[in-house]
Amino acid sequence: MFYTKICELLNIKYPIIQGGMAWVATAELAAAVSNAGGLGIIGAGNAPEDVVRDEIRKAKSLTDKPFGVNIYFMSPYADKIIDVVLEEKVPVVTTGAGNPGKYIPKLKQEGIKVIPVVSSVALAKRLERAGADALIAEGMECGGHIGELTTMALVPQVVDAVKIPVIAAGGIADFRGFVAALALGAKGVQMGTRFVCAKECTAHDKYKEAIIKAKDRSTVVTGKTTGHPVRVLKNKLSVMFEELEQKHASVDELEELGKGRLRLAVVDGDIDNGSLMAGQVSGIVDEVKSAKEIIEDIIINAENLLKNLSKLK
Ligand code: TUI
Repeated sequence: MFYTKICELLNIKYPIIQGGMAWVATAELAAAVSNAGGLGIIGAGNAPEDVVRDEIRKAKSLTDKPFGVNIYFMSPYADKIIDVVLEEKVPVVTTGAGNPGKYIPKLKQEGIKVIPVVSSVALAKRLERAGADALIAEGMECGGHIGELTTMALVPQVVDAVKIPVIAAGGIADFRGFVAALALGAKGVQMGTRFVCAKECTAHDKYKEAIIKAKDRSTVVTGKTTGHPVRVLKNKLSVMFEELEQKHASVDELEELGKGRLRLAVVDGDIDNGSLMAGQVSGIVDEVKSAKEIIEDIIINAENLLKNLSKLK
């Protein structure tokens, strides 16, 4: 029922893609999502190329299904990671925090599908012209770095502006968001926060618990004054950030405060002083489930929802 152009393009069973979250999206999570019929993604983040190569090889040992690597263009290693994905013949690359245009021909030549994240129609059109195979339209409900538009406003505008398939991201964590995304014209969804709370996700249990405890208004956006707004769960660090921003601290000072904070939360489980990147849907993520359960719950409930939609009162 949900076999879309995205399933065809990526050779996957369900059009559900896992966000390529730095530190969180390791080989274990990526392989579990791919084994469950979605597309798992290894998040390269700021990791050096050798670390990413090891993760790719680990994922290959854990699944025979397609998976991808997310390249974060603010990383100093981004160029080297492009070389690694080419060498390792990773089937799919998603990109974030920058324009992948100049790398697209090289990747496509090796048969690698390129799916950039966009948060505007202008960039979507530019990347379609540059040869992107599909796009992830990411609304500002998502965790981590955010754009300006909401998923509800962005997705249909991107869908109307391009011919390639669009994947919706931001604010999606269950079957209702999945069906809504398809109604907006998306051919698939990407979920980050929901997969942080997957059993196979190697993030610290305290990080997962913080998301499970979170409510509708638990996230805040810090870093607006630096030009790099980031959505996180409110904690001691986010308050320190807000206080510094109110005092008109310099970008350097704010960047210094942010250094190493994501690792501190994800790896060390320091939920007070770490950066707890998470989306607004944290309030509906209420338990840890396996990747297979997360995906199957969405597909089964979405099928039932669509069957019953005509009986709406
Ligand atoms: O990349 C994200 N979200 C992220 S990356 C991240 S990693 C990190 N952050 C802080 C410290 C350590 C690690 C956390 N969250 N989302 C994808 C995304 N990309 N959203 C928007 C964009 C984007 C922005 C500008 C894509 C392209 C772009 O191009 C500008 C241009 O035209 O060059």
